[in-house]
Amino acid sequence: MKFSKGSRREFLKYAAATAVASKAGILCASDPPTATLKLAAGAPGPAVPQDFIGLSYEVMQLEDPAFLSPKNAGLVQQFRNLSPHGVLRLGGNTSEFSWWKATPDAQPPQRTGNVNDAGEPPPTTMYAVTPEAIRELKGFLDSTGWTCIYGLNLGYGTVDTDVAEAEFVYGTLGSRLQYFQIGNEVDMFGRHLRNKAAWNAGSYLQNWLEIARAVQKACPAASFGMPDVASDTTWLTQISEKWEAVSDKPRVTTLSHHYYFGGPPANPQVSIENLLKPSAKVNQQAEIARAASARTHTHYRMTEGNTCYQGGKPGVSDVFAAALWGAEYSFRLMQLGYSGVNLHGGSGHAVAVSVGGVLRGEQLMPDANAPHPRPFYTPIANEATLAGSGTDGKLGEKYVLEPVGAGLKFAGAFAGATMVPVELQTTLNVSAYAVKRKDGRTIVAILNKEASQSLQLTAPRFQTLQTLTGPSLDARSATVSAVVRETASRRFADGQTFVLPPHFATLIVLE
Ligand code: BDP
Repeated sequence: MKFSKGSRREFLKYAAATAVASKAGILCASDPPTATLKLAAGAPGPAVPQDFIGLSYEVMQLEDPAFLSPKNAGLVQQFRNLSPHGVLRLGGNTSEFSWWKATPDAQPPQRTGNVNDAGEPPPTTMYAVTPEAIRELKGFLDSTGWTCIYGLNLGYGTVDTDVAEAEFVYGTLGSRLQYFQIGNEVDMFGRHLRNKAAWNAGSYLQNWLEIARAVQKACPAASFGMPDVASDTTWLTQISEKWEAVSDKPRVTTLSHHYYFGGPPANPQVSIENLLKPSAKVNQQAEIARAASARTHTHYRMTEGNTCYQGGKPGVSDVFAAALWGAEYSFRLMQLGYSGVNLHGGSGHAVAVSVGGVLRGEQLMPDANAPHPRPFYTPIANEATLAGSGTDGKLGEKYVLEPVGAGLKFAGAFAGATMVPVELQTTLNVSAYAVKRKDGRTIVAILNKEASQSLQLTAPRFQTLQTLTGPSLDARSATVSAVVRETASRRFADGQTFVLPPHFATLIVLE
């Protein structure tokens, strides 16, 4: 086997490490397994939209108009760093508990209801969204170059309240508004917001249409996404089957659903090892969404998801494994034809309220005041919460890209290109995805999700563009290297065989 200079150094490092490991009885083979990476024959796959990458935040973030604001320079910077044209989806459980405060003297609505312990906000939760917050949001989107999916209230929303809010949002955000959604995780409404016996995909559709038609009338060029289910994707099928018979159809461009790998945080199945295994559920959801979208002539998007629901799990959601998961999951969705991905995050306060008031992952920490991101799964965290001040009532000015965000950023390199088939056969937990860019060049992402196993890979001649690295799967850090500029003078690696280190991802451009 031949190794290029850099990879030989890697290999020697590897050999030394395995020698130590074998003495300790961990490994018996001294050579890493081998595999070959090839571009495969076959038709190209889906085109990846330019704005594929996205984040999902609670609507409750609008409670503080200074948060999603151009003045919040640290957050603006991290959004831009994550993606030059991403999509911010505003939704989450808190979207059913907002009220539109059109004027400073408007009074909040009265609400009653039983407090439930199902992990949702109690009915007494209420917060105002004001015109000022929407104007700040517009400035934020302009400064970041992002667009927005705006979540209107279905839980307590009425035609009057939603139309009033939608008109202002539509008029203010202009082309920064990608579409409206009305209601978050409507397949769960039977547990807390609607009469369980009478709530199903059919009654939801009637409820939704009543509001959406009125919003469409008030905002003629607006688009919509729906049904934004938590997990029951058969709702997409049911709605798509009913869709043709619907009269006076609002302009629906996207069918959406959510995906959390697992939960709650105390569930022992939510582990690094399981997180990084290939997931059959991802394929099943895609199959259903694709068929429903074909029937309704819409796109399909994963509008809210992450590693572990109820705010994430320490040691799983906030470590380098989550970076590899975030990248892998995004590449998977690209390959499966999704129009985009929105990983959930934001401030600890809003996410805690969304799940009933506390981040349950904190109960798993020996010391809940020890530094940690709040919520654990957030792609972008605030410095004050990371410094261990416990609550984020007072946010700092600086924001940090967390591991799962680094994975998302890494996958963003595929935006605007077209998926092409690639082949890499190995028994190790290594995967590869490829795209053809508009300039004709092919880029391949290779992800080694093994904790300690390297792979000796033979590939067509390439240059390395970028890497995603972290000290170990359970380390609290991830680094996306700066993109290496391709130049004609830079030589393609002449050794075609190299060692792919463990827990490591790389992006290469083929000659
Ligand atoms: C989803 C909700 C969101 C929560 C998230 C979670 O839409 O508001 O923050 O779960 O449980 O179901 O972390």
